[in-house]
Amino acid sequence: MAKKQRYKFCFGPWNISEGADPYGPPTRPPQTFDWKLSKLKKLGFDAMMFHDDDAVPDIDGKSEKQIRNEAKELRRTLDGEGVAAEMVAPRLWFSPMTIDGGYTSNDAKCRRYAIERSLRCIDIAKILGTDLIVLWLAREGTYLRESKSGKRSIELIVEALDKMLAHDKRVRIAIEPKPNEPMDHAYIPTIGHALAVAQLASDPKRIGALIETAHCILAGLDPADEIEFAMSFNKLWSLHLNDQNGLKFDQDKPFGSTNLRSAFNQVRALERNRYGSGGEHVCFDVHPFRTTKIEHWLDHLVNSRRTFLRLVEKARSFDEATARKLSAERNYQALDQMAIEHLLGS
Ligand code: XUL
Ligand code: MN
Repeated sequence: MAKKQRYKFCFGPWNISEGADPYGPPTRPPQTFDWKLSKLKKLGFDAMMFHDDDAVPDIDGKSEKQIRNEAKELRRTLDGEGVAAEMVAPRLWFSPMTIDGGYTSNDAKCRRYAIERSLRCIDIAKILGTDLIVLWLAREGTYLRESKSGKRSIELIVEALDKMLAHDKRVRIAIEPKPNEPMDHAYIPTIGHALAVAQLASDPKRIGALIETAHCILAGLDPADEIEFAMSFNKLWSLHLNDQNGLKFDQDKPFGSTNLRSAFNQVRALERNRYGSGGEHVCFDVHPFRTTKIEHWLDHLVNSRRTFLRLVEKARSFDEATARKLSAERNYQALDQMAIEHLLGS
């Protein structure tokens, strides 16, 4: 029998969030980074994911040397806790320089800023001991169709990717597609777009993808199919599991919270394609509900991990032989009920 995968788990400091939304202030006081880090292992997690300014706060006001020194200090802290850095992502959506986008801004000065910041992000990742950069291209898109050229924007994204690939010969870039929010329409809305853009870059082998459940649902797609699509190309280098109730704002609910059967199918897709066998992590990009009290602040992470592991058991005990037989007989009614009964348990 094939060796069973032992999954490695991960979250980011932003996943222990304070509850602010566009309509109201935080509902919990901020916690320190050290507190978040100290909880990670105890909760059964192995690694932390970072935005560049999670790793080096106020990065824009710091010199390259300062950035490197602070990254080295963080590396010592992480080593001390036995926690790995899974990835680093440039936050290209917060600064006044990224109001109109990062790489696709209509202002050349702003585009240069976005690229420079991405290169610093690569430097940080190297110091933290990871070769993985995640690009959520938050503002690379349009609010109105007339403001940018789609073709030019793709050229600009490819130029930026090439500069990043040239900056460090070992770096790998995982594009995290999302179809909308904050933009009306994003230029890289799906995994298919991400992998197509990779083909235009100077070294397509070093560009892959990160799939987030909620982002697939927002694109009207099935997350399990997106997972299998990326894995068909060996391009699923990271994963943000969470949940999403329909076409609304990005909800980042606990994994399995809305659609347990879809969560099961995502886990089954990961299991049968041996996700993690190349060292990839299962990350939960989940947020506490705004109503969450301080004493329950970490439960969304604990629960997402627990649900994932319980669904791994469900995937491993699913009667695949009968499923194949029912499929061959085209008895999908029975297959449907079999999946439901399996999830309901005895
Ligand atoms: C945004 C999102 C980000 C990325 C990291 O929707 O998912 O948190 O995962 O930049
Ligand atoms: Mn995400």
